[in-house]
Amino acid sequence: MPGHISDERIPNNVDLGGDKRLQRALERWQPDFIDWWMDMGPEGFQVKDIYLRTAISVESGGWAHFDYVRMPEYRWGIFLEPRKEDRVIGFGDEMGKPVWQEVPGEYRNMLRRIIVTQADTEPASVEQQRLLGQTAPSLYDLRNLFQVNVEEGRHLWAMVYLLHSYFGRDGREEAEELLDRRSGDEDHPRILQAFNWPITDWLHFFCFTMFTDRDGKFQLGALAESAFDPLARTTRFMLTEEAHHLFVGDTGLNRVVRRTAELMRQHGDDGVRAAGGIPLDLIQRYINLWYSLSLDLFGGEISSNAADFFATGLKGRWKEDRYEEHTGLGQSYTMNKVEDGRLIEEDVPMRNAMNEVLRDAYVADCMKGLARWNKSLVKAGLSDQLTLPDRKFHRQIGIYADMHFSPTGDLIDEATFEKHASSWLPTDEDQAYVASLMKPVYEPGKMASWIAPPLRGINGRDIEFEYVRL
Ligand code: BYC
Ligand code: FE
Ligand code: FE
Repeated sequence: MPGHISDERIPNNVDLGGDKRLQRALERWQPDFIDWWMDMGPEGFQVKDIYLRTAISVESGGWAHFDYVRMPEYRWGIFLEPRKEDRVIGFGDEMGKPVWQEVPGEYRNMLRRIIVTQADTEPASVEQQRLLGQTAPSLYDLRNLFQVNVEEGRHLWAMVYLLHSYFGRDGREEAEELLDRRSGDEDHPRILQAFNWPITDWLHFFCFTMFTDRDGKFQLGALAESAFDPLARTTRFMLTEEAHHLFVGDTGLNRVVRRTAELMRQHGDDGVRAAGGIPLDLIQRYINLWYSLSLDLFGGEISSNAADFFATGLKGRWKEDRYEEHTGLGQSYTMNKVEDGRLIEEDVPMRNAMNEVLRDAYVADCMKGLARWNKSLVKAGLSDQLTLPDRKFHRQIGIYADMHFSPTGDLIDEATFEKHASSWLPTDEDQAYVASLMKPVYEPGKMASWIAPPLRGINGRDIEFEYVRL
């Protein structure tokens, strides 16, 4: 039955039992994963029953089963979308040829690097979020946090399967190292910068799942186009899980905004803090931070790596089918660059601009979230609006790093940036204030003072449902 997931020690739909060597290698990695999960996974809730969804099939609709599970007993497994027999490469120099079921020798290093980079973010995010359970604003949110965490763990499994099956000994070594690096560790950090920031409060968490998980959506979407078919098939299924992570961030922020708007109406702008809410300007600074950190995850604006990934068929664009032309040759992308202290426009060969093309799709998607939150403000009768900063603001990677821009995209000097930094990015005082609000609310159906209840519960359950049995 296509899509059926076997009930072995490692649940899978890739006939793992038919490849004993691979199965044994993964079964050796499994206890190391569990050790890592016990050390670095959610602190304090490992023996609690959590109302979680578990993948039981990869068919669209009906793939998820909901029940109480203890996290260390979650059925982490390997689930790929079923293979399409006649799938061909959809872009780049080898367009139209059959997709690869094995890794071509000449692309092995590039592909391994992409997979390792993707893989590294998954456990990193679990490490970043490990203390949040202690301050959840409701049982509903606590459950959502753990759902995200176990699924990021599964995403690690998805990538480790590829490393073990297609990259031999190097792949097995990389899989070990994925459990050795630690988010924020000075000597042994995670690969990408945004994954080394601790997520110390729930406003950071909602911004992270809104903006940083959304990088995941677009990177996975680009890999879902890959000529390496097992990578395309595994990322396609990961995307179905990713939707919930984005939902948590988007609706989480919307609920914070709705609560703030309610308090602004009742107590005026200056009364929000006294009423235990989060002022809108503070929310804006958190948005500015996580949006800019997440923009960096797309890599440099002008990138020969990106050009190679596209030319070779390793990594496509978001929904490559949307484009009429799939080689990216003979086209250019107009980029804003800085020359002699001025912003100028310059045409860049399209293939070298592929990181920016993917970033464009991401920016448009983020704007939809902003529009939803702003609608909540309008509905509350307020004229205030949240915005996304310009993409040049506060960048550490790419052509705008080492320069300073205002949130509206003006090129400014360092002194001007420093003068305004405390109104543009979260200050220590902001974070201390948010931290002071982080008191756990564990009574079913109750919400912390700074967040509105969700519109509905999970899987048709009430908001009052006991999502976590404490
Ligand atoms: N931090 O040509 P460039 C997710 C390095 S999130 C540090 O500009 P390229 C998730 C780069 O390695 C999705 N270093 O970049 C979310 C290169 O180094 P070398 C994760 C960076 O290679 C939430 C140099 O700078 N998936 O799933 O085109 C929760 C110049 O490189 C950064 C992926 O990222 C950075 N931000 O693009 C859980 C997909 N950016 O060669 C999960 C796989 C660049 O000079 N990764 N560098 O030593 C890729 O496709 C690419 O590696 C990147 C970078 C798009 C990240
Ligand atoms: Fe993930
Ligand atoms: Fe995610």
